[in-house]
Amino acid sequence: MSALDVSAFPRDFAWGAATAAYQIEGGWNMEGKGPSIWDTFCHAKGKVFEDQTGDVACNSYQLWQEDLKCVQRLGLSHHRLSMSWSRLLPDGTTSHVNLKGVEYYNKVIDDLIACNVTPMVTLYHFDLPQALQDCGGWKSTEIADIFESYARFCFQTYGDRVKLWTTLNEPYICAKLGHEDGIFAPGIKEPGTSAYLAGHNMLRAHTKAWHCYNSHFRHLQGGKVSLNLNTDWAEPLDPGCLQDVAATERYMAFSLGWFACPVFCTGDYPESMRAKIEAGSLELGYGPRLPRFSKDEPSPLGTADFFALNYYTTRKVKDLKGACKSGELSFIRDQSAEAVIDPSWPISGVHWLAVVPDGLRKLLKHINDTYTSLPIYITESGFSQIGPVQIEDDDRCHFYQKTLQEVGKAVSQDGVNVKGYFAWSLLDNFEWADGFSVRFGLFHVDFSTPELKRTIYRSGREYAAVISKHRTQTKSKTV
Ligand code: PNW
Repeated sequence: MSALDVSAFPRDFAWGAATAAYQIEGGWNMEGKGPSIWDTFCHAKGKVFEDQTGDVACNSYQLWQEDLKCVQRLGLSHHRLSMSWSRLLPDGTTSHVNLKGVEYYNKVIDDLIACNVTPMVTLYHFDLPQALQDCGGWKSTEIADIFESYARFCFQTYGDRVKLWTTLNEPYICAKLGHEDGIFAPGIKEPGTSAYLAGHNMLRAHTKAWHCYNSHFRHLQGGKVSLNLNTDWAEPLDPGCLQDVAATERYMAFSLGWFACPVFCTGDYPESMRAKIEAGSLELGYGPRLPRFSKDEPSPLGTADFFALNYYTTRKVKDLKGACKSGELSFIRDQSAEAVIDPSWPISGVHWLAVVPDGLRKLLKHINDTYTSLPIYITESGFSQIGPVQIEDDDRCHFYQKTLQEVGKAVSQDGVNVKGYFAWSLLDNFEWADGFSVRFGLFHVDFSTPELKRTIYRSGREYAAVISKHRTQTKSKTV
């Protein structure tokens, strides 16, 4: 990464790394924490690679000081973490607060600030309290108010120090992998219906939490609130084929548009998405499946103070034509687009992650042109290693070098207001259904011994060097 031109990045650019509670904390039932849907999902057999669980993970609940050393070693200006809802509120409601949990995040936040690191806190990163799942989870209407109470509790408790909040991480993944495909917790496989309902309640929950902050905390605390949206960048497989071009637009509408359109554009789902779903319902004799936003509730439109983007990869898209016309309801039938990986793209250590750094530049421009001129934080971007662990992870170094170069171009050549970049992830961790078989860290974690020793990868050293070079350059400019 040493060749990277850091002069493209603005002076106050946020250099960060990201983690998520369930993926690192462990202590799944320690000191009053209630179970989450990921505890349940992993404890049921046959869901996760080799039946691994996040029971211990990186044990960051007890080893936070080790993580803090990693943050300091990188010289980060920002650090993104998520709070475990059921560690704070064991049954998901404010009727019972777990003070040990409150203390844990107080320490994490205070330590970061003492080290001059700005925390960005995500309220929800896939780990719904099991007690709420038992009442219907994201499919229930009531969840939005319950989430608002949880958000209010966090703003009240931590908002004097936390100024950057995101409500929900990747509602798309949560809805689609958790409620359509059933490969993420809560493991619901109800194609073509539940993902839309869950996604809708997530948007309602986010909207209420943002309004809560806006009305009751913003004037006192002066922070900002958004939600983390993920999408692939997509291009038509055959740019000369009108059907492929339309399918690509649909692919983007059903991923980014699903959540970005209500919040940043119209207050409703993309028209092409609604039309396709309604047509599918008609063909197969179903009632309405994509809910409508009620006039009696605040609109999601305008409920974000910045754009938080998680980007990993790019796809070529072709029209599904008649291929999917018969058969049953499903998200993919509604979307009627097939996403493929260009064989010329290198693949990382996970099958879905083709390395396409310039896809990020194009996506940033697309967001800027289509959705918002608000500042954009890239809140996740990363690379998992191929094959056995190598501390000298040249492939990951190459990935970050190329990716940051593209971010630099988006800023300096395309005029996109990118405010920060958070590498996924600070350290190797529990990679959901892939367990510990997939490593995304800038620090290696030795999961084979109870010490869970953290060792910096070459990519970590090089990321630290980039941050330090940028800091030196901007300092010398101001004197
Ligand atoms: C994100 N997929 O999730 C999450 O925010 C992180 O918690 C996760 O560790 C990271 O990406 C790397 O996977 C995703 O299957 C999970 O396409 C799955 C997919 C994409 C993103």
